[in-house]
Amino acid sequence: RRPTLAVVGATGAVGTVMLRILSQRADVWGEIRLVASPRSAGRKLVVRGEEVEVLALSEEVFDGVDVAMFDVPDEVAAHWAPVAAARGVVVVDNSGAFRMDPDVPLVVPEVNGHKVRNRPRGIVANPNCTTLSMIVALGALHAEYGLRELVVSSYQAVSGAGRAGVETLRQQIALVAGTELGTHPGDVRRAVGDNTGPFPEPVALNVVPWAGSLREDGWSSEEMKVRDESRKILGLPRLPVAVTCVRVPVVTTHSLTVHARFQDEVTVDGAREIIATAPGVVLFDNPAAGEFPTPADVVGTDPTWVGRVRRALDDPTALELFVCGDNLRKGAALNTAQIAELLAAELSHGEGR
Ligand code: 11C
Repeated sequence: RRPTLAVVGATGAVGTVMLRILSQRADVWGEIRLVASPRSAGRKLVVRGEEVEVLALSEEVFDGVDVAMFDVPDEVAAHWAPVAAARGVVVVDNSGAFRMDPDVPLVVPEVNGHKVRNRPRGIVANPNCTTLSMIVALGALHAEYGLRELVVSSYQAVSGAGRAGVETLRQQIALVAGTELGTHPGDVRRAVGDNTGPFPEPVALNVVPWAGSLREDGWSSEEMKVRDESRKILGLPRLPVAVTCVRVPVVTTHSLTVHARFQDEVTVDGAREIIATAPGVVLFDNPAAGEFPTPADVVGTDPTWVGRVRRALDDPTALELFVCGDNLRKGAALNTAQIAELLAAELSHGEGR
């Protein structure tokens, strides 16, 4: 019997991409059940070329389900993932609710896929999209060179903040398009007015050094996630990690500059070879020809794209990289789907839950 899958949060920004991914990848699923808030129940969505009616989230909706993917806000996941797990469902959760729980593995199949089997709570967590946008490439470099420190800046797309983020950028662009705005202090802010959506400042014609909510000592929740999650995924609990998260006027695809210091000396040729041969990673690095990854080209693709590979000028053990990854695909839905496929293979081989 092929396992039954539930997609919880099927109508959201990540859920929508998930349905596309489920229609594109090798089909390992029997029934696929689509679940959302009661507000969206009754809508019909297409998955695997068939219309499927959206069901309202309830305890009973999990009856007969083997694996459930959750793409819902933290508080919804915190309540409902344990409800599903208590009914024997293995949950793959894409919220921040369980990622740092020591009894919940935080899995990136290319880096630590074996961890999926050790899930005492019946929950497997999917990392934050910013962490995911760099970690496959870093995992490959760590395996060869031994990572010792990370210094990272992000350039995050507005779809990281869901549909509301995308709508906000589109509305703001309409307000500033064809104007002379962006030439005087505050002119963009006045044009945009209160229409800043989930962002603290206008994001059109702007760059906003903030993502998530305020944590201790001025750090943002997003910056803490990148640090904590990278440490957990790589199995380096004391790795020094410095992060600054920045929102940019890009619809989809997060980018990062990465300064990575390793135990051993590195060479650019060696690093390029590792990046070029790592599964799930593409080396796109020929500045002489104007070739480096940008969100405009990377959006809609699966791999992590790496360019601008350089050895640090003042440290032969460190590399400088520019990395791009589609935050809704590998950054969210694709990684969740890959985890769920590992579970499907395990369940199909009758190895229990
Ligand atoms: C953003 N990375 O770009 C965030 C959104 O913990 O999964 C995802 C938050 C999370 O705003």
